[in-house]
Amino acid sequence: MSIQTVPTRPFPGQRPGTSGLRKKVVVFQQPHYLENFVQAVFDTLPGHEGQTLVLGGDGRFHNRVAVCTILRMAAANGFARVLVGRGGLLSTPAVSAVIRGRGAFGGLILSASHNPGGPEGDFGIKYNAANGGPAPEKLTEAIYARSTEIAEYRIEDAGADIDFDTLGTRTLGGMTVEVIDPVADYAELMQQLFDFDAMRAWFAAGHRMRFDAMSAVSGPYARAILEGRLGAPAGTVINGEPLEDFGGHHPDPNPAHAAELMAAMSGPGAPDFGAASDGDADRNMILGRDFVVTPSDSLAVLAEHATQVPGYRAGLAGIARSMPTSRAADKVAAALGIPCHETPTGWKFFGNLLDAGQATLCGEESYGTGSNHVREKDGLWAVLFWLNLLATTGRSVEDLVRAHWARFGRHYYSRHDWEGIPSERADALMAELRASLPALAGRDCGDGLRIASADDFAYTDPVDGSVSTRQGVRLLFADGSRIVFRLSGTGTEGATLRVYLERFDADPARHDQPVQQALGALIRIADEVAGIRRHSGMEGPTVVT
Ligand code: VG1
Ligand code: CO
Repeated sequence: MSIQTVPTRPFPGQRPGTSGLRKKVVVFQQPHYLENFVQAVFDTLPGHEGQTLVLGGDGRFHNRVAVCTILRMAAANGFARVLVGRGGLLSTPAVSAVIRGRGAFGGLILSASHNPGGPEGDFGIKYNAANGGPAPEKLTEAIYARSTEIAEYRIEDAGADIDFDTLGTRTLGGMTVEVIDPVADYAELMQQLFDFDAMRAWFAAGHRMRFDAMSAVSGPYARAILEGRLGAPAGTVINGEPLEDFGGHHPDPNPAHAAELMAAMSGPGAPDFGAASDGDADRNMILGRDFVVTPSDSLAVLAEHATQVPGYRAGLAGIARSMPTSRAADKVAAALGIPCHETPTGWKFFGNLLDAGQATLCGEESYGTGSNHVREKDGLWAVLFWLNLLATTGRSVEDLVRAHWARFGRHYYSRHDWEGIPSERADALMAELRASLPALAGRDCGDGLRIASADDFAYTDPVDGSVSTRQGVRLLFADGSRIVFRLSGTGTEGATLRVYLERFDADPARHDQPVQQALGALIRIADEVAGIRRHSGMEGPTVVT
């Protein structure tokens, strides 16, 4: 075996978005495309020689090819050891847990998360640092800069027959490849955080749950923990086999894309608890019988009851939420006397707060919840947290949420996604909206809604002082309602406009309105102010969650 140095030329557009580099599979299949990006990552990481790298992905189409390539490149770039999940599989939170638990230098995660997979679908890659968390913006920008000037990459001339399907240790050039059980480290960590005895008793008492793994990577984790360690009946986990194309579905756990689970959770015979997670198992959706929990409410309820759970018995240092996430968690933080931080969208912004001990729980409206146990959002963790609460309080999902609303008020919340807008049109919409900001404050929009202030969200990281600008246009209304507009940074086709709508109602007598109705005036105002239909040429949003 020998190390080859391969000449190459830069590809345009290798700038990581909200969460890593995501492109169509056919883009990643171009010769040198993945290699260029991986070499740009390694070139940007001084001191990686002799260190340990963690590697795994969500099992989507192209995962195995990419694992082979990266193993050969890691060997040629001087890593001493790669820990790779068996079959090339590791969920995003599991990578984070393995990096932290085994003191690795960093990790590469192969996933386009909630984006569809298969030959026609998307692929993605992301670098996580030694704290287990996504590379901060400074690092992703450096990787991008390196990708624009790359002239060669190094790869071990090893052929494609590297065995990563059987546990154990082998060598590749001068490097050790250790194939690890993708579930073991993660399951141990969960057992340390949660009251497994109480959860076992909950199942033993006949309570029922359904977990939809959406044919993605959470299947093996959910089966091992729910059906294995917790004794839930076989069949509790559905779609538990990871498929390269996720069965042709969007592995995106929300009421629109998890239709099978939604149907199963409705009616008198439905299970007590329903949950789902996404492609790489870092998102979660929480359902009761005939009852949907919004992710923003979920974060708030977990925070409210955190001390019921062994891992959080000592209380929370703080909460952090992304800016578009509803302010339900802020109310809980205020009641607990702890800070609630507001960050830009994307988990990479929580890393510093978690490392500095300023936040214990974090959440995003996009079905992401997590804590300081890893540095990623964690789908199954959130599900186990809810299960722990159901088991120790003896209450139902709906009961916990309604009690929360009664105490803190209800934050009606919805996100409207306008997908597939031609990029120039979406850019024009945002430019016009930004230009109109100075004139918006004070505007009376009817229905009792007056814009108190309007701005483009900017964030100064309290730990390292780094500044991130243009993170979403906000309309803040005098009654506390909000509309937020931003363009997605994870899509691979055209642009997706996300419109986030929030309205607070303190009165329990009004906590039973249909959500879209409660937000009706805000939906009207969003279109009036931003000209969404005019710019997009579309009649309505493509996905409403
Ligand atoms: C979306 C979500 C964001 C999340 C990101 C990655 O980003 O809005 O909250 O952190 O996906 O999640 P965007 O830029 O498309 O709005 V995952 O589970 O796809 O890695
Ligand atoms: Co994900």
